[in-house]
Amino acid sequence: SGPSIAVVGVTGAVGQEFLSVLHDRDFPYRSIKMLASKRSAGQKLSFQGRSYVVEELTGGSFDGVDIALFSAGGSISKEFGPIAVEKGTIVVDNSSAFRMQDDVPLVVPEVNPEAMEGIKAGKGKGALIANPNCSTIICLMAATPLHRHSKVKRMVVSTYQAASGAGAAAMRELEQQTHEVLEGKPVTCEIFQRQYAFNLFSHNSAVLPNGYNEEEMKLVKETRKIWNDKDVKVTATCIRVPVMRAHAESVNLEFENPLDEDTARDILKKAPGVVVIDDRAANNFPTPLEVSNKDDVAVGRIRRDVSQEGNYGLDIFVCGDQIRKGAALNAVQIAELLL
Ligand code: 11C
Repeated sequence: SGPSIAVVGVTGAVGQEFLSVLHDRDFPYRSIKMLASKRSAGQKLSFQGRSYVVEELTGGSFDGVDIALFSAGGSISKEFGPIAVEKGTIVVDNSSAFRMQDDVPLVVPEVNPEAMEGIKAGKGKGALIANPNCSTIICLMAATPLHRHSKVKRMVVSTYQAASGAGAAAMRELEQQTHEVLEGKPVTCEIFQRQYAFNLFSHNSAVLPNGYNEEEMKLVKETRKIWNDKDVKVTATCIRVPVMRAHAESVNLEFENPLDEDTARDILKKAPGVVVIDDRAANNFPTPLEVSNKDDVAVGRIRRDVSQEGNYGLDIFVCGDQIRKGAALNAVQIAELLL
């Protein structure tokens, strides 16, 4: 029993993670379709003791499908998302294609599950739900409980983003380049057009006329939509670092109402999906490696911002698995809200 589901982009890094999250959370389903591009169609994969053949994604793929998890890039979402919705499928889309559309909820289940009320009320009807960008999800998992307590006026985010955000090929490139550097060979640059191993660089998304790159503006715009607060001031600098699959973010928060660091620590300890690692004596704080393959987002370096008077500013450091909470887990949690 349960819905019939489809995974679109099943052979990609997030697609594979969809399967492991569905398995780990014992997600109920009566059938599951494995969908991908023509290139990957015909591949065999096994899931929960059964073998499946990856099917080519076509307009007909969504007949009888209740929930589809999409992670195959924005253009596939734009082409096939509306076709699926037309067939009565609820699409949980991991791309940026529909995130800023007014009629599409942009959801982090721990943060704004209420944004899905309209979709739940329209039982049986197709709809789109957008999964936010990974950097936004990871940041807001930590910032929202503090925002609820003291209302964030301004947030300054600096990211240290892993290879996985650019897909499985970027992860392979980081590994290959690391070997090449250590072996004294010239590095092969296919995904990023520059050396990635033993280096870091400004996020690879397009730079916009205002000088911000797309990733940075996603943090700005998505935060406003998820918090339903068009006035919150957000600025960001996004950097790609040679880490495999978990993003780290330094977040400076300015509040409307006071919030001292001990209260903040208590709030974060109680926040669902958040774990606090904040041991000053041992200099032990969150690391990307520690949160890799984990569900929870880790927060530490919780401290009063000394540049502000009183308790109106805090600095925190957040790490979260990009493929899991930043993508597949968040999408499956959205699907769980539909059950
Ligand atoms: C990264 N956040 O880490 C990006 C990748 O809008 O879903 C995902 C882009 C998006 O590079």
